[in-house]
Amino acid sequence: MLKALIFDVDGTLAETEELHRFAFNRTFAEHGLDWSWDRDVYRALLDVSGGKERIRHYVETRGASIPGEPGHFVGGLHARKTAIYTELIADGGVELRPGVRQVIETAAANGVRLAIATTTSRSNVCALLHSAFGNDADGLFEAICAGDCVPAKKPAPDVYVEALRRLSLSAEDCLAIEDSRNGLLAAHAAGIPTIVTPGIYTDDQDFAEALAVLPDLGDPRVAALLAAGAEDLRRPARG
Ligand code: XBP
Ligand code: MG
Repeated sequence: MLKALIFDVDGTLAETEELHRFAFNRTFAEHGLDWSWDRDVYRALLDVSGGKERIRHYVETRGASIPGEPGHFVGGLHARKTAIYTELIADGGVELRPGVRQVIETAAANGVRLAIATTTSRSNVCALLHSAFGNDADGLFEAICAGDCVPAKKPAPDVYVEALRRLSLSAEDCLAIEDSRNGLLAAHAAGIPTIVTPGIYTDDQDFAEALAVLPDLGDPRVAALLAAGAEDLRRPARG
């Protein structure tokens, strides 16, 4: 019997990566850096989980010179980027993807518990949940496991293992909802059956390990299956 849904955030709850990309570029411009990530560059950089790690990877591969101690400089850039991003989200910068609100509300109404397992920073998650759910956000997700709270980011399983620990549930009693291969690998490594709803930056990725790959959570099968306890979702995807 399905006991909990564990949601990824970026690309799954909402198409947030364009806002992340805007916040990165605004930060670089504010610091007088001639770095500008277009969509093609950003698609490739998204293979690197974590905003700080992504900036560091870009610097290393580009051989860019940065002032001062690299860790401190990158940390400062990322803090500013996060401030810009959370402001954009608070200003209503993004909508939930199709079906997300209904699936969350159906799950909650049917006693299916809810958690978050994400690479992004905790402050970004809270900004998005408050923008989407208002004051109801606080009680909705029992556990919010963010990238800045675990040793290793996706595709490592850490955030999903932490979510299972916080829920005191075993992997087979849960379902993960993801948008990317990094996220699928993380959930799969934690033993959690995973539904993938590919997003604008991940629609060309390999999801062989997924239980099901759906265009989005607005697919009529999902809401009906969750209400009936989602047992059918465990059966291997047909066709
Ligand atoms: C996607 C990520 C994050 C975001 C940027 O996270 O890899 O790094 O791109 O957020 P998710 P930060 O697991 O929710 O798909 O700059 O806070 O890392
Ligand atoms: Mg994601």
